Amino acid sequence: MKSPLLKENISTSQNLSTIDIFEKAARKAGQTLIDDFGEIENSQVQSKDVGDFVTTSDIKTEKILLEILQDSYPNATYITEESDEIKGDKEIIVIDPIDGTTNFIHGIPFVGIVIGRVFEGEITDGIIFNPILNELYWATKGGGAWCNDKKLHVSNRDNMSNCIIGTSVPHANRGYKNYLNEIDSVAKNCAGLRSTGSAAIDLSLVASGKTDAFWQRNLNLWDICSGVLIVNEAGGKVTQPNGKEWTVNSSDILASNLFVHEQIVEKL
Ligand code: 2AM
Ligand code: CA
Repeated sequence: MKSPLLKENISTSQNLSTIDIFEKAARKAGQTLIDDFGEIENSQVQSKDVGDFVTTSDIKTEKILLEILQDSYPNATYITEESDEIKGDKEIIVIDPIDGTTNFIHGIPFVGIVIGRVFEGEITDGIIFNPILNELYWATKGGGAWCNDKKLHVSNRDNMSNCIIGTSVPHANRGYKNYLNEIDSVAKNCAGLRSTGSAAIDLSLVASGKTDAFWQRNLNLWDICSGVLIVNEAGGKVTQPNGKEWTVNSSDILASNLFVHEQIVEKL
């Protein structure tokens, strides 16, 4: 089970750690996603608009998360994908009810409920919970990164040419100047590109040492806040793609195993 270390991070009178509370909320909301995912897999919604069905799923999930989290953090500020900001105190809870929405619509199980805590610009706690695969990625600042009860470490590959690198090919109106050049430049110098369709899951793969790096532009804080902490706590490095410091206001990201970071910055 989870590290007993976490029990030192007491945040409520019920002696639950922040991660315990995030996990409780994500598991409850995750049940709704499991049910809805099953329905999509069984094609029972194919005759309706699946997009609308999933939007309802997103909103339902966020409502459950907010109910549980606001019970423990009634005064916090909430930044979420589906609602307007709920203004509160300096403690910020960031929520993405389904990262990988398009995967969800297509019955691809690469999805994550993302919940992070930010205090004075620093991400202190974060989880990415994939209810379909029952994988809970989590980290607390200074406490390491974990998947369920397994400690995570980034890979130790130090030559970009041996690396598998995650990214997302921008679609529809998400393209930006130079994106094809970027992809070309990295692809020519690595062992392969991968794209899961969820920035949160892409970051969990870097933290697990399965891929060696990930970059993407034009993301929101709720897509990546937990993943940034989890990669850092697994021994990795996170900056903007140009190598400059990543802050909670950055929408572009490069996360890596540390060893190949500069090699990739040179190609972006
Ligand atoms: P989402 O699934 O919550 O929409 C896919 O490339 C990644 O980019 C996902 O993490 C996706 O989050 C995120 N993303 C952020 N903004 C997006 C947008 N406008 N369109 C598609 N994906 C977006
Ligand atoms: Ca998202």
